[in-house]
Amino acid sequence: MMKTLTSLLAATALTAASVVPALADGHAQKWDMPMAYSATNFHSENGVKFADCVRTATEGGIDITVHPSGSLFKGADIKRAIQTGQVPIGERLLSGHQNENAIFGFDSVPFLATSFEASGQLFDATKPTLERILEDQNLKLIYSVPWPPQGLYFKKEVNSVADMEGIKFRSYNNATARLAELTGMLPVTIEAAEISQAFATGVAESMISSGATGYDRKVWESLTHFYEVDAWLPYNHVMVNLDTWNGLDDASKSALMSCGETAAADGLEASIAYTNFTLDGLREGGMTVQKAGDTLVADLQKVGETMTAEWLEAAGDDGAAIVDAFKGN
Ligand code: PCA
Repeated sequence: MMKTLTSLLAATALTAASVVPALADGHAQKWDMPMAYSATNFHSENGVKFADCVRTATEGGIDITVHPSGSLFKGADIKRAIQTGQVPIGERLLSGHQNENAIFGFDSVPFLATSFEASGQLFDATKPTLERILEDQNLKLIYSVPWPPQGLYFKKEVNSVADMEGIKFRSYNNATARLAELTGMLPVTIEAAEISQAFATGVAESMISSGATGYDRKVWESLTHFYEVDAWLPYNHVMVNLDTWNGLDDASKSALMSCGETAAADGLEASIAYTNFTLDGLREGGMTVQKAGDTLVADLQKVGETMTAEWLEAAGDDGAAIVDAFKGN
């Protein structure tokens, strides 16, 4: 009771002290922020912390409410919702939109960047180009956070690509669907929020993802094996509608950007920490978690070469410049 009263008083004091209008028109704004992954996932928890940071930094001028688990918009619809102003802000895995621009798939080229460090360098090399493409689509990039390295989930032992023939494979972006095709599997696109059910009903029986997503969705209830492949580390990006952004005063813009900087750093740290924590969680759930065997790795590397060539072809001069800048590191 005492604690509630104290925080109530503190909250009132904070509101009363808010004399600086956070926005050009002087009105506080309530922003809904759709996110696609479960509330307990580190991206979602980080999004809530980001919202708190922005609320404090704008003295309540921008009040963001996070909607996790695809509850407001499904992952696939979030980018369009922000672009068209249905929501002012949201988080999306941009590699799901590679058909709009190959650059969006910079983070899903197999074996190009396979560690947190390398993927950070690849992101830095891509960021200016990415920001330009997003601005052309009426989007302002606020912060980006990588998922842990991607590995393969199955419900049987798999030692080679030949063992993958005919398996129903859950995909989450263009690269994962292409990987399925090139390995003789059958791709089916399923949102992370829906995978527990997809595996339970047999709609899918395999996927490539992080230990984090398998852990979040308790996939040990249906699957048995996780092979560490470290194929790539895809990014989630928090973006604001550019018209909304342009209507903000400078103080609000810098509050969003500095909270974004904090969120990028905190999110990266959480992703790193979540990697082993969730692999242990899969083991505790009863799954066999191990590095992919030599034959499987060699087979996947061949698939990776094909996909890298395809991506470079699609991404043209921008893609080549990004890879050169990244490799120059
Ligand atoms: N989890 C997300 C994207 C990458 C990841 O690790 C998913 O499986 O949908």
